[in-house]
Amino acid sequence: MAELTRQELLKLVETTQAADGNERVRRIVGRVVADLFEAIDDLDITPDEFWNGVGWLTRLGASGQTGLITAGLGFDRLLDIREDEKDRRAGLAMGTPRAIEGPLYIPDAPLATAEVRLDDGASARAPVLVMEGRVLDAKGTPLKGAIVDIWHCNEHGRYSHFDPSQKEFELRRRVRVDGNGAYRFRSFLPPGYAIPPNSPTSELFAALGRHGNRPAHIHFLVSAPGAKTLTTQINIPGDAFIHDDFAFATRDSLIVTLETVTDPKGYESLGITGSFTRIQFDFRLQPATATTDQQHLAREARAHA
Ligand code: MBD
Ligand code: FE
Repeated sequence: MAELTRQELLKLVETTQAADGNERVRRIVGRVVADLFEAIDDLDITPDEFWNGVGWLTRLGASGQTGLITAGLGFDRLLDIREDEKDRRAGLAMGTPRAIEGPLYIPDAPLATAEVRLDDGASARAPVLVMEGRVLDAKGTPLKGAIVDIWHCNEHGRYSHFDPSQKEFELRRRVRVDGNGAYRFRSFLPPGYAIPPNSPTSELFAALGRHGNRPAHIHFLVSAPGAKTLTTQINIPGDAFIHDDFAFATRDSLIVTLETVTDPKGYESLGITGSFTRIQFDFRLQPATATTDQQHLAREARAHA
């Protein structure tokens, strides 16, 4: 029998089947394998290089960092660029821009109405921050029943659930807007984030000569009846990495303005007694058009820090 050529091998990989399988999965896997075969030839990847890569993938999966690597290699932002393009083509490019979810969201955080403290009322965490605004539709009308789901890191750049030193849902809350579509919350200005050292992700980034820092940011998942669910972030100005995010997620219109408020009047219910930093920010949501627009598919929770 003649020697198997790489083209014949690829054909076998793509076509060998005993059952129908899933047509879409077959198509995607066939294409990705073909592209990797080509990369191995073009770059003359050696067996040692190949098996080193496979070993790294094994450790990556075991570490729970797959969602960090996708962000750091630009895939998360690519998916947002593609959604933005779809919106523009559909004439729906309006409202607050989306920004990547990242791998650290946990659903079902405690829910309050009108206002909430993310810092649990625990010992003064500083700098004290109040963020407030409304959830609006594209015409600027308040969206009744909107829920703002908020999460950010602690003073060490770590997120609860993935960091065993923090309480369940620490720095994670949901707030339902009041009758005027308004929300507000108290927390503190978080620092940036850095990928865990001595991990598969940091190992690859060292080899690439890249850093693993994200500028200071706060995440939001905003939903309302009749509106398209929005996943976004705000960036806190003044961070050295603001235009050098390892996850490429910064968008200029999501860089907020910080105000210093010296009079706590009107903010007593949030436990504020002195001066604080305020961010005013309205979320503007697109109308829901597709049936999937109002759902949010929770990712598998992962175990990394
Ligand atoms: C984060 O905090 C984050 O937001 C992303 C996208 C990736 C890693 C850590
Ligand atoms: Fe984050």
